[in-house]
Amino acid sequence: MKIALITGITGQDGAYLAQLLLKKGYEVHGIKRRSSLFNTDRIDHLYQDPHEKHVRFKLHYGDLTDSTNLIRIIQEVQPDEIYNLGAMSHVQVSFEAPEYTADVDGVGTLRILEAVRLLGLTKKTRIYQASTSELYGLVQEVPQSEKTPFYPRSPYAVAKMYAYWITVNYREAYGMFACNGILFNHESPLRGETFVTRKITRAVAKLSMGMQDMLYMGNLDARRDWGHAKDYVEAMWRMLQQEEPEDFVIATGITTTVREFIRMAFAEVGVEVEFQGEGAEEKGYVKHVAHPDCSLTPGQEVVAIDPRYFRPTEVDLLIGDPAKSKSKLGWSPRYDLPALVKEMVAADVELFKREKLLLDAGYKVLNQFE
Ligand code: NDP
Ligand code: GDR
Repeated sequence: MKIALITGITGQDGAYLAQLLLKKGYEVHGIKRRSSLFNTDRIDHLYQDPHEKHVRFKLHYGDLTDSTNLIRIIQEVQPDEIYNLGAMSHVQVSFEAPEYTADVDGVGTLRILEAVRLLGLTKKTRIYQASTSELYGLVQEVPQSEKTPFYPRSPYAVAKMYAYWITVNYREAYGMFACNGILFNHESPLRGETFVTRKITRAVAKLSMGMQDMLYMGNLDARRDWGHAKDYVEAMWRMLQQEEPEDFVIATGITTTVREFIRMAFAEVGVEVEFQGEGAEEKGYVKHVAHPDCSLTPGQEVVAIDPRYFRPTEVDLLIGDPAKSKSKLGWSPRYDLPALVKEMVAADVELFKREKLLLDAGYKVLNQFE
């Protein structure tokens, strides 16, 4: 039985990857951070009582800023594969916490590589590093491939650039099986609530049920190559099954603006939205409502710009070239953007239906400490 260790197992990708590896028969270990509230929502369905026999899913407390802890866990687990998904992954937040971001996302990767080297596991343990399309930053060429030069535009991207190169360096210096997956944006119903797609699908669900008044947004012109996280974790696994370690771009090859994503999400609840005005004055209005039970009315303003959400330096256009992953990994996405948007909106509508039911029945109060 193969053994995998996942950092960032409580995140979106960690949850999908853990599920995939368990299905493939792996023993899966994950590193989770100590938190004052439960932070395992996304993986609770995978939990196995440690008192049972043959437990294949185990969690360890740890942190990417803590070398000795990482060394101890890796020594204990003796993994065949490490997936380093742990990161401070929010680009805008990285401008607020640049030093912490560098420590976790940059040096954290070095700590994993160094632990494997110090423990004499360089021949046994294969490493996947969660690299990112944010490395491309300021547009140099499109579509972006494994050969496109990097120009990072945020403390997050700069930290991930260190992680990218230190992974390449350990591969070349010590013959380690270490790969960078340069993944373009990927989303799902498990996506963190403050990333743009999930922020939109949550807001669309709540607006349509009368639980929110307005969706405040930043740059609507940004273009992203959005895929589904379920497809992307499959690509991570395939990278580590290759004969030789290499870096791969994982993307759909299609780019869409944030504005268009908003339109598509509203269309899922039968609402047509049109945009008027420019820059910070741009607004989104309801043009047409198809369902009588929707709380929105034609003419209603539903999207407004809040400059708070603009970034000091922006990445305007991402569009990936997945040719290499298609030919070498045999990978291509099963979800397209309309299917992704449909799944995300449907999941959030379900979520807020339940929340509304509890609120209306008096079982949930907004501030339990009042
Ligand atoms: P999430 O933000 O959903 O998950 C991040 C995970 O990292 C969480 O489990 C989080 O723990 C953990 N983490 C944060 N800080 C630390 C730390 N100091 N020590 C240990 N663990 C930590 O990200 P995604 O699942 O979306 O992304 C996974 C990885 O892929 C990240 O490295 C991200 O940067 C990268 N990536 C993501 C893309 C995307 O579109 N999703 C695209 C390209 C790259 P907790 O739950 O406690 O916060
Ligand atoms: P990104 O994702 O920065 O690409 O990083 P995010 O969803 O945060 O932003 C995408 C684009 O939307 C614009 N935008 C807004 N973004 C947020 N979060 N909130 C808003 O209100 C808003 N309005 C407009 C942004 O400016 C940006 O252009 C994600 C993360 O998962 C990284 O960890 C990962 O490496 C990259 O994707 C690939």
